[in-house]
Order: sequence, then C-alpha cells, then structure tokens
Amino acid sequence: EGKTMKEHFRFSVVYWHTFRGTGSDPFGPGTAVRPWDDGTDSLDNAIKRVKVAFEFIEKLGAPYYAFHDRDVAPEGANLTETYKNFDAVAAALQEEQERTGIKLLWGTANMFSHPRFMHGAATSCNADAFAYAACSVKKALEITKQLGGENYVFWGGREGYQNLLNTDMKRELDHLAKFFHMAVDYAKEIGFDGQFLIEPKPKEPTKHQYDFDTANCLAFLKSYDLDKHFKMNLETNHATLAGHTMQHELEYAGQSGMLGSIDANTGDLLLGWDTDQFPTNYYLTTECMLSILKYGGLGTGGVNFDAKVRRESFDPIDLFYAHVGGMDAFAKGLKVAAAIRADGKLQQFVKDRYKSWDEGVGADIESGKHNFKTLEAYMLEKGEVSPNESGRQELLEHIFNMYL
Ligand code: GLO
Ligand code: NI
Ligand code: NI
Ligand code: NI
Repeated sequence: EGKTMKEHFRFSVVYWHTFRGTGSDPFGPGTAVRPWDDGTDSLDNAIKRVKVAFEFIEKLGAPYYAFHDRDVAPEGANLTETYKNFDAVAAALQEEQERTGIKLLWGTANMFSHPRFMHGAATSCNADAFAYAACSVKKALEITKQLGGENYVFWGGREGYQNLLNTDMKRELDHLAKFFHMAVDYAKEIGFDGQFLIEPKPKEPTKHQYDFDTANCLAFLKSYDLDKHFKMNLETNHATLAGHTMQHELEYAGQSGMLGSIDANTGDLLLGWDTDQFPTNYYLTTECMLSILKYGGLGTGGVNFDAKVRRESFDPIDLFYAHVGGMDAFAKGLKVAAAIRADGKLQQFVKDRYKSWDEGVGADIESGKHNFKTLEAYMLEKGEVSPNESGRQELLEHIFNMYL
C-alpha cells in the first residue's frame, strides 16, 4: 500500500521483441513495418532506434530494459568492426540512460542467430565458434558493466544437440562449464559485480538443450563447481515446454536459493513452442507472486517482458497495450498474493499438514536424532501409520478465488 509501481516491480522492456520484432514466425515473414526502422541493419538506424526505444520505455514508465548485443548494434564486416558498432551504440544507450534514469536490468550476447553458431557456441563442435563466443561474451560483459547492468544473462540458444549420434555430450558439457568459468573469471577481472543468470529452456531451437530446467541447471552448476556464481532467470513458456508450471520452476529455484529474475510471458499450452505472449492470466501472475513473495522477492532481478505482440498486431500502439496489460496482470497478481498471505489461511494449512514433522518423531528426525534402527524400534512399537490429513485442494482453490 502506498507504494508506486516502480517500488513494487522492476519491470523491464526487451529490446529484441519490442524494438526489433516484426511479427515474423517460422512460417512467414514480418508483417509490421516499424515507423522507426528504415529497413536496413545500419549503424545509423541502430543509433536512431535508441531514441525511439527510450521514448517508449519512458512513456510506459518502466524502470528497466534488457538487450542482446545484436539487437542494439549491427554485426560488422569483422570482429573489430562489430566491436566498434557496439561501442557506438553503447554510447547512445548510456546517454539515454542518463537522460531518463532508465536502467539496464541485464545484458547478454546473441550466440544463436548467426550461422557461425549453427552447432552451438560454447558447445559447438567447432573450436573457432567457442573462441568467437568468448569474444562476444567478453565484449557484452564490458558493455553491460559500462552501462551499469545489474545482471548478465546466459540463455543457451543453441547449446544442445540435434542428434546424439553425432554428439560427444561429455565433451560439450565440459566445454560449457569451461566457458562459464572463463566468464566468471573475466567478470572478476574487470570488476563486473552484477549477478550471472542462466535461463533454462528445454528445446527450441535445438532438439534438446543442455540448460533444460532449474533442476538440471542446478545439477550441472554443482558438478562443475559453478553454483555459487549463478542464479536462474525463469521464463514462463520455457517452464511449460519442460512439462512444468512456472510456479514449479519458481519454487524449485526459490528453495535452493537460485531465484534470480523472471522472463514474463504466458505459457500457452495450446501451442507447442515458445510463443512469447504477454502475460494476462491472473491465476498465473498470482501464483508467480505467491512464490516470489515467499522467497523474499527477486533481489537484483526483475519482471522482464520477454514477450512479443502477435503477427496480426502491426500497429505500434499494440506494443503499449501489450505491456500495460502485462503490468496490470502482475499488479493484480501481487495484490491477490499479498491478500492471500495476509489472510494466512493458506500458510496455516500447509503448516498444519506437516504437524507430525513439528512434533514428536518428525522433529527428532529433522534434528538428526534418528537412524534406520531407531526408527524401526519406534515403528515396531507404534505398529501402523495413521492416514494423512487431506490435501484439501478444493478449499485451497476456494481461498485463491475469494481474493481474485
Ligand atoms: C528464448 C529466450 C530468449 C532469451 C534471451 C535473453 O526463448 O527466451 O529470448 O530470453 O536470449 O537471454
Ligand atoms: Ni527469455
Ligand atoms: Ni523464451
Ligand atoms: Ni522468449
């Protein structure tokens, strides 16, 4: 109560969909000709686009934005020229950040669009692709630091495989870990202290991606001694592609201390790919906020709208409607989640359900006073387990609905 939207939500606008999106999909080209684009990928156009982008974010009142190197600055004829382009655009971005106070939630490098990354970046069978990827992340880290970015994201675009028969999985996983260690070392070297985030996604564009979901990323990070350096950037539609819900991913990350940030969109179950629709479902946003509140918020992360307008939404005004709708859905979700938490019935119900763990044998198991033999003695004496309390799902869903 009494707080402004900006104090509640670190909403973020993505450069790639909102300012570069044209409505193209795998079955057809773009339909939206953006008035701020001259149809070329020139440096001039890139710099002009920065102004439009910040004007949009300012009007929207969002405090953050996020980009890939290639959304903001065009590829040059060689690496040196590519670096120069990026530097020139970064200067323009910095100027607009200073003018408006809009901040960079995170930077990242696009290591999936260019054909050089056809077989992956850090997990490519081509060591030159690994080297080029190293340059991309090195430069993107420098620019992210220059712009005061609060996080740095790794979404493993093509870090996976199309066919296991031609893939040395062990070698590719080792390479991925080596790459992450190099990134951690370089961040330390240049004094970039933003949070590193991994964005899991199970498939698309590859048949199977190595950063499949939170549980799998956690196992990978732990086995390569990287878990202290990363948290998760969770995306709704990636969760559903993995056969989970977003709330499952939030809970899994939250309970393991890995909850970093979210890429907010709608995990539409009717379509089989990452459709990146803006979130509008109050049940979804309430569930997200219940988990996020439970784990104390997103820290340096934010609610990043990795979402795009539909192919038939070619009028730029739709970009406003889409973001406003997404923000409202999260604001409503926060209100409902906060009311449910204040009411306390839900938490009390969960607590009561584990009553046997708070008292008697459960408490002794948790505090380490038991082993298999002592538990056997306990059970032989007791003889049988009395059935559990009901899950009361209908009651819980009713509590949920009362506040919606
Ligand atoms: C693709 C991902 C992608 C990432 C982006 C930032 O499905 O959602 O858009 O969010 O590359 O890392
Ligand atoms: Ni994303
Ligand atoms: Ni995605
Ligand atoms: Ni996406």
